[in-house]
Amino acid sequence: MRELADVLARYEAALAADDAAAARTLVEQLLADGMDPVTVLTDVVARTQRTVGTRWQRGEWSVAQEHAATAISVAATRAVSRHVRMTPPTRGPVLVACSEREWHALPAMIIDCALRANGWDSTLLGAATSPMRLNQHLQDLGPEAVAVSCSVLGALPTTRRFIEASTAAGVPIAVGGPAFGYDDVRARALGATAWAATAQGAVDVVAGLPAVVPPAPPLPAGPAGEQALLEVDHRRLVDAMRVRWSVSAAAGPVEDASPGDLADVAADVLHQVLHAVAAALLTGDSRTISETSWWIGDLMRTRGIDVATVYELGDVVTASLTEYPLARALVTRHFAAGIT
Ligand code: B12
Repeated sequence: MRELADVLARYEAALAADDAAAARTLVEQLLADGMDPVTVLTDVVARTQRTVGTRWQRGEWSVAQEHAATAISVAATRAVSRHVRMTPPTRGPVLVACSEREWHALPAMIIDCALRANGWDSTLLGAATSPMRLNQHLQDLGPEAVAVSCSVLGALPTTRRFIEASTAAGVPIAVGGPAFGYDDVRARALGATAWAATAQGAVDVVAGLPAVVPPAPPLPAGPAGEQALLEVDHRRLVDAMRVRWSVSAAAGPVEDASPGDLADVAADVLHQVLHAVAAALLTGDSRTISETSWWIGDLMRTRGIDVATVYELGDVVTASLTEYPLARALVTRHFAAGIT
């Protein structure tokens, strides 16, 4: 079997050259050589995708390059999926999905493959699945477990709706993905049955889930109520902050921007910062705010913009949240801490 460093270099070269056939052939060769499918997914495909994300974040790769690379990784993951589906399942049915507002489909595809490779009869519902569709599958399929992947903080509220739907039917639910951070704090706060950091972790926790679970307990009323109001007011708050923050104000209207332009990036920042506040209210984990201010700092610094604009953004957010005392206090306490 080839050394991993060599494999990674060849896979990255295929992505950089937009050569889907080379990436797929390499993955098929690794599987034919006997490499574990979960290792191919985590150590080659997922690992390279995160590098792609860092290049986009730092403005080194355009949005078009990122999209092309992702399309190749999706094709490579499909090749792994075809390979693992050649062996009949030996365990019960499971559902894998992303909740509404979550468009990062690839991590869920990877989890689906990893579970299928370990014998589960996995069904992938894909990105941005509505709770109604999940409910329908819960009833039609009677799964032993649900696995939900969540990459963006803005999809944590809809993931909570998945947790409510699944546990109301008695079905255990495992969650994971970057929006859950580095431990199980957010997962537990939202009422999930289990959390894991990796695809191999997903395989391990799904195997250990209880057969039946009670409905997830209600969330603390005060913060959850404020989060619900923030959601309704999201668009107005973003519009107000866009005028007040010097970076978005100078970048011009987002409607005229192309993907990756500063106006586009600044608009993303404003959405993400409010999502981070909403996620902190919902989960009680204020790290969502400091992690997001770190991310914004990196976006600004690598685009040559003074980091002082990130501190300024903290003030703009605080000033915009006058009607939201809990959210405002969280920003005052935790936003600046993430800026480096
Ligand atoms: C490709 C990509 C996209 C594509 C997705 C296409 C697709 N078909 O999937 C598109 C273009 C749609 C997209 C959109 C956006 N994206 Co994007 N995207 C990425 C990118 C580059 C790769 C994602 C990926 O495939 N990662 C590889 C996966 C496999 O790794 P992983 O997520 O860590 O998954 C592992 C574990 O977390 C775990 N796991 C995952 N799910 C589960 C589930 C369970 C149950 C368990 C147990 C474990 C588990 O196992 C996996 C394998 O080991 C990331 C960069 C990154 N760092 O990941 C950004 C990234 C996630 N995106 C980001 C952003 C900002 C966005 C947008 C807001 C930007 C925009 N305006 O377009 C939108 C938001 C869309 C939405 N609402 O969902 C940011 C998020 C930053 C933040 N602070 O939250 C990132 C981190 C990029 C960055 N560095 O800034 N994106």
